[in-house]
Amino acid sequence: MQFKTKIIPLAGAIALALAGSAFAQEVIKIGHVAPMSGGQAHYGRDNANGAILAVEDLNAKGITIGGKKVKFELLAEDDAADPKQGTAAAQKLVDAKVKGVIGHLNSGTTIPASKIYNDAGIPQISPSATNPKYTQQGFKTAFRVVANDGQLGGTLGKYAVDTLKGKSIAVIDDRSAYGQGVADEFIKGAKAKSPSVQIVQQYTNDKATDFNAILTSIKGKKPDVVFFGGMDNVAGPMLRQMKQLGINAKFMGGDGICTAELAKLAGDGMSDNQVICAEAGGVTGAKEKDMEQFVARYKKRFNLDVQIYAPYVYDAVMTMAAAMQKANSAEPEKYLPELAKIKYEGVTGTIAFDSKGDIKDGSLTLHTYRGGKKEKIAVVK
Ligand code: ABU
Repeated sequence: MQFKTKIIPLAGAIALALAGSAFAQEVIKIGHVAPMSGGQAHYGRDNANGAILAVEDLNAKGITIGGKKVKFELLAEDDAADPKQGTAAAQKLVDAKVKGVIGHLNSGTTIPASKIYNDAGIPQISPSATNPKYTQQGFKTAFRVVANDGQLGGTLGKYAVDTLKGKSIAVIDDRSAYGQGVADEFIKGAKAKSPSVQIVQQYTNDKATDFNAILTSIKGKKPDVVFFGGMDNVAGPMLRQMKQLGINAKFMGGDGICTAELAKLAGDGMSDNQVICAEAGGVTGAKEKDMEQFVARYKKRFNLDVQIYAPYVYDAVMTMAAAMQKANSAEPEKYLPELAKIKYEGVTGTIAFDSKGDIKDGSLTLHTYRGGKKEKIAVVK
């Protein structure tokens, strides 16, 4: 028997769960949280679609746990990338008795929400939050399937001085937990490789659209590289305004800017090979085919291109379900030990966690953009 996945409001989900019991089938509710509104809604849609695809696949397989056929159901919440809305969404999911949570998307929402899930004993896998603090709090319930800002920022910092030969670098961040963290790590990486590198810093916010003042100040320093710690909805207009001001520097950023959407948001403000960004994961060899198949299947199902995190969300749901199957239980206290020691072969690579909940052997993929399309440069460890 096949079941269609739908994103449904909590009250509806509870009603449906009760209806499900009439068919002697256990409903396993999985929470998903991401910004579904505001300037980062396209990331949220991408993440939610990854979760929908995973739940559809699980339900199509017809999984049995604890001797009962189960149906996975997704409870999707919108946190608008806002820390307060993030904790409210987390409490709502705990009250709805979800068995696990995939999310949140942003570090700034994932970190405060993680305390709520930990207090409730509910496993949480973030598919995209990269600030190291998330897994440094000692919470046994916190996991992530991507590399962290230490790896991202450090690698990009070295790349800026080693490969791009940057000598004068401007660093802008949006003051979010992610933007600030990845920018700090970038500076550390660049200075470790070249202590004489000149760095100037400027700040913005995650909703800003006018960068005239900070870019004019930066222009006076004649930077050869501009690094931005933040997301594509800010990076796109920033690139346009850099072009208007005649700043011909390379533009770098972490996974937050490394989306398909960035090319559209930047328009002709982005030239070929100008942008270098790093995705917080990556596959090589035979695994590349699995990823290509996932991207094609996603396109067919949603008529959209993968932005960035959808495959990681897909794997996060599958990893959680695999731990439940190993434990033969969807009860958090029973499957959590299995999740902590899992080894799951996903489309994004092998998923296994270290003692803090970070992915083991995480890789990065450096990308650039040519002809308005994101292109892979290299996968690095
Ligand atoms: N990792 C980039 C975007 C999500 C975040 O960490 O805030």
